Amino acid sequence: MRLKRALRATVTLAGAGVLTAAMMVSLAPTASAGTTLRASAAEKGRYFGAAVATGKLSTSTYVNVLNREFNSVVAENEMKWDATEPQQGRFSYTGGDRLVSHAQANGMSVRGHALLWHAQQPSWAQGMSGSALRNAAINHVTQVATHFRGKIYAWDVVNEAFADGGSGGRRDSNLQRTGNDWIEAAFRAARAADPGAKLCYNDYNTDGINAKSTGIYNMVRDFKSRGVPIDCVGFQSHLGTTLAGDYQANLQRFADLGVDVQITELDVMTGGNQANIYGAVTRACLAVSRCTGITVWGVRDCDSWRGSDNALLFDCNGNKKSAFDAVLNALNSGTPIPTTPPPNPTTPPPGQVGCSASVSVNSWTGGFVATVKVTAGSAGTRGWNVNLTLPSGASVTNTWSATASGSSGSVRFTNVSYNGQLAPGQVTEFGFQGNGSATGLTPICAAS
Ligand code: G2I
Repeated sequence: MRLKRALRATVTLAGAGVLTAAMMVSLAPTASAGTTLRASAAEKGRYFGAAVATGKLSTSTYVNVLNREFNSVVAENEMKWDATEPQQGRFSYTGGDRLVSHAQANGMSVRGHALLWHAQQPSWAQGMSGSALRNAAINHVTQVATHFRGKIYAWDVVNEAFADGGSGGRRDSNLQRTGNDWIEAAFRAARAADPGAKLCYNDYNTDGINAKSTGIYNMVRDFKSRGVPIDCVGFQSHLGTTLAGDYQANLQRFADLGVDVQITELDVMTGGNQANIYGAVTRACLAVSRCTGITVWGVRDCDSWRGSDNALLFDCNGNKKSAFDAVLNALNSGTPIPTTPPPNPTTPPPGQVGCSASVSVNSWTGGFVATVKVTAGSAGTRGWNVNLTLPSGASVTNTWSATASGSSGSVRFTNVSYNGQLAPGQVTEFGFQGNGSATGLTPICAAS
C-alpha cells in the first residue's frame, strides 16, 4: 500500500515536472498524507469512497476531485438490476465495466451495489412472482457476481429489505413474497460466484439502535450462527440535521457479531450542523476497528440525489466545504486499525496456538481447490496465519480471503485485513487453488 501510494505520488509529481528526481523520492511518501481523504483514510487502514455516475467521468471538475480525494467507488445506478439485466437473460455491463476500469486505473477499490433490491428492478422482473422470480433473482446474482468476479471489494448483495417503522420485520416486496429465505439464498449464490468479495447487507434508517436496525441485527446473528455467508453490514447514513447518540454503539454491536461494518451512502442535510455530523460519523467509524471504510453518496452537492440539500463535501465547483475539513480532521486524528505483526521467518511455525484450522480439498487430475476453515480459540484473534506443506510438485496459483507467502513446499497463509479479528470460537474461511495434487495437507494455525 505504502509503496503504491509512493509510486502514485511520484508519478503525479513527475507529471507536473517541477521537482528533481531526488526531491521526488524523499517527498513522495508523505506528499499527500493528511491532506486528502483517500490518503488520510489509508493511513488509518480504511478506504474513503464516493458514489459515481459514470456519465460524469468526462467532466473534468468532477473527475479531478474524484481521483484526488477518493480511493473507492460505487456505481450510483450502473450495477443495479434494471441496468445490468434490462431484459431477462440479456446482461449489460457497459456502465459497470467503465467504472471498474476507472477504479483500476486510479488505485481505487470498488463496492458493488446492488445485486437484489425491491426498487430499480427491470420491468420484466417487477411482473414476476413465486419460483419464477426466485430463480430469476438467483440467476441474476450468479451472473452479475460472476461477471465482476475478482474486481469487487464488497457487494451489497441485498439492499433495503427491512421495513421502516417499529415492526423490525421485513419489507413487503415481490422478492420477500418468494419466501423469507430469499436473502440467504442470495448470499449463498453470491459467495459461490465470487468467493473473494465481501458480502454485505445494506440499509438506511439504521443510524442508531432502533427497531429496524435490531431486526437486521437479529438476521445477521442468525446468519452467523447457521453459517450463511455474510461478511459485512452497510449503514447507508442518509442523515438529517441530528445524529443519534448511539450511532457508534450501533456499529459496534454489529461488529461484535463478527461482521465488518461500512458507512455506505453518507450524505447529510445542509445547515449549521452538517460539518459536525460528518465529523462525528467519521470518528464513529474510526473508533470501531471493524469499520473498514466510508462512502459518500456523490462527489459535489449538485451531483447528489438530494438536490437542494447540498448534502455532500464539495460544492458544485469542486471546492471543499467545511464538512470536508471536519472529515479530514477526524480521519487524521482517528485510530488506525491494529495490524497483524509480520511473521518472524527465523522462528519455526508454532503448533496450533490460539486457533485451529482444518482443510477440505476438492481435486481433479492436475489441480485442486482447498478450503481452509480457521476457528478462533477462547481468546479470539487479532490476526492469524496458517502453515501448510504442499506435496512436491504442487503449487498455489490463486488465493482468496488470505495472503500466501510462498507457492510451493511450506506455504504460509496470513489473514487479510477484514478477517484477522475473530471473536472466541468464531470461524472464517479462506481458500486457494493449485496445480498438482494436494493429498495429506495438515494445516497449522497460529493466532496473534
Ligand atoms: O435514493 C438514494 C439511495 C438510497 N439507497 C440505495 C441507492 O441506490 C439510492 O440511490 C439512488 C440514486 O442516487 C438515484 O440516482 O437511487 C435512485 C433510484 O431509486 C436513483 O434515481 C434514479 C431515478 O429515480 C431514475 O429516474 C433515473 O433514471 O436514477 C436513475 C438514473 O439516473
